[in-house]
Amino acid sequence: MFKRTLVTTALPYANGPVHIGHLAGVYVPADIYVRYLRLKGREVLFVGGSDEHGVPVTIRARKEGITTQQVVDRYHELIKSSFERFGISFDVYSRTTSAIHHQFASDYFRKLYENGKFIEQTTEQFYDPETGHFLTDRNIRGECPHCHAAGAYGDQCEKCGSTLSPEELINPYNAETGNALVKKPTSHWYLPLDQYQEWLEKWILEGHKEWRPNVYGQCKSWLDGGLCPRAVTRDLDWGIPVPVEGAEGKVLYVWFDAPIGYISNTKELCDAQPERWGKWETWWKDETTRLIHFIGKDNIVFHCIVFPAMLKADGSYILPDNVPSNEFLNLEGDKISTSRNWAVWLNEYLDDFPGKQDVLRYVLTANAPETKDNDFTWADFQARNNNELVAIYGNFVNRALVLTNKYFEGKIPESSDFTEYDRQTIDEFKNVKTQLESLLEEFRFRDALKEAMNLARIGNKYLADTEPWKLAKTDMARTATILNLSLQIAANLSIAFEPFLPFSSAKLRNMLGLKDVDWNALGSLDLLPAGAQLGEISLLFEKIDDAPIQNQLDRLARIKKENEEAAKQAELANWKPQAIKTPVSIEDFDKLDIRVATVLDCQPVKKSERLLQFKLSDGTGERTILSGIAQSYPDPSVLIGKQVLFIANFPPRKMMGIESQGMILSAVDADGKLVVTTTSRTVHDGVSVG
Ligand code: B3M
Ligand code: ZN
Repeated sequence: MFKRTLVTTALPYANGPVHIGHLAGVYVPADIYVRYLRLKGREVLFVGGSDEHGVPVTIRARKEGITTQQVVDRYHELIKSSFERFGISFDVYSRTTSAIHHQFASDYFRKLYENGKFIEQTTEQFYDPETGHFLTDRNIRGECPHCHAAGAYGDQCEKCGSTLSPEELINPYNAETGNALVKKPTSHWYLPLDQYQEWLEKWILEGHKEWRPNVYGQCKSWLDGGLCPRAVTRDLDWGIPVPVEGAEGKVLYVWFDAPIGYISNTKELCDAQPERWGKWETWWKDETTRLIHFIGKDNIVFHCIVFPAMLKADGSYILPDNVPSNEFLNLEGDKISTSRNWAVWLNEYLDDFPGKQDVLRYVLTANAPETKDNDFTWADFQARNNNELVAIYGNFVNRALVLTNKYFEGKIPESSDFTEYDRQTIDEFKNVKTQLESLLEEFRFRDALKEAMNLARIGNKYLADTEPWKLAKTDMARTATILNLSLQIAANLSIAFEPFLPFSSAKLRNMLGLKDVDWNALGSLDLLPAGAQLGEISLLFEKIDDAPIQNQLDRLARIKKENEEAAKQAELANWKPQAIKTPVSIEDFDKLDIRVATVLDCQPVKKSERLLQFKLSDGTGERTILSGIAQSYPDPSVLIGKQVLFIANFPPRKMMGIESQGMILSAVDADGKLVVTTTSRTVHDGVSVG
């Protein structure tokens, strides 16, 4: 029933380079799928582009001290060229600041507006009277209502992890200027999602039970919770102006315009090359087009609920048929984060590992977070390259080629009678095509890659078992058969791996003297005619040794340290002294007998995490005092010989079986550590203070 496939990938924010999390979650699987469809001879269009509106890009501009336009120009170019170098084979990669997109998104909004698809609502929003700006979530900070940390964000407290709304913050202020905020009424347009609830339930919950469980489950829980109207405009000065009179200072919400970018980018391509791509409407308005969105799990609600409601509101568009979405990829056990620089950036990878695009494509697919969050580690990257790509696939191909060069002058040898073992091996290839296809059609890329790798394993085992290098001494006809079959298997590998590892597949085809990839020939062991000449041969994959891996680990260790330092600095900067307690009279204070003593010994108290046991010389003799400051002094011996202040007239008290005779005075420093108050070593022990 479908005649063509339109594949879209989430538009990355142009506020930084793309990283391995984006690649594993969205771009690598989408590219595999598209390459596969093209190999099958299906009509397919692969759309990407940069998301250049929204608060993230404006925050980046402020951080880097450049204009927002400069930010999006810089990162759009960087992202686009990195994708190209990495072999993500977009048919179009454009941007949401393009004139075509601005016009298209504007028209889209106006049509819905004119057809009464929005409701207008006035609400009170936070406003900075000094700058004259309304502020949203991330730009608002204040005290956390839960843990009382200073500087919590309007959407989250980074200290205690609570999800917040700006309304909950105590004393909210403008994150940038520090100005106190007031509430001010502002009116916005809302898409009444509640009106689409029933229709969405039917379409998704009944109509798309085949969607991945994580996608279906998230949709269900949104729907079960009941949808409410969502604002599609914002008070910002970066974005597409709301094309309605009286809407000055308002722009389209980034999540309204960005998905429209899929359509406007298609239009840009079709308008430029109509003879190749036809009309954009065919891709977006014809029921015979199958629309697939590849996205990360944080984008599910926008692609499964909000955007379909927008499409439905217009009424002339098709809807996504599937929305394959991945979970998250972590890096060395930690969440990937652009702001904390905790990532492997694609552009840096391409510079650090030239010619090794396929290694990263392989590792990210073999370890893809398809059903649960996964972890990328450099040790795994190295191991998968060395033990799988090099030791299995590469080793097999290399042996077959080198032996053919050695015994048959680089010409494909003629095969004669097959043995039983040959037949068994050939049998293994019979169903390869159907197996790979059914996995790829179900978006199970990880399993599909495993299947392809399994073929390489079979080839590798076949050569190891038949040992043609030994037979060559006695039986050239048998050697010829073995090498012919091995080269036919290698030719199959170049097809099977083509969607996953396009660079190595092309290289392998060159070495085998194969011109085109014929997907339909997959499984045939008659791909290379006897007598044909091999091309020039070289290693398909190369070992990666420890040094470049260690470099990456060192870099991450450096970043971790910088982040810890920065977190400390931020805490110091946010530190505020506690409020002064209620006044006490001088008479009350005078009752305390505060004296100076020298620390003779100081040891941790066994089985206590908190207590240190001090032996003091107090001028009259020795005295033992326990103090709960062990956490602040991991090495208590540093206190020996120091003078401390203590209260001498507290009644003795037993803790952990030891009698404590007084209290040592300590204070909280800016790190939250308790420090004992020391004097210089010139005061006599037992002198009273105060
Ligand atoms: N730029 C959000 C993200 O990068 C957003 C995706 C837009 S897809 C239309 O997670
Ligand atoms: Zn908190």
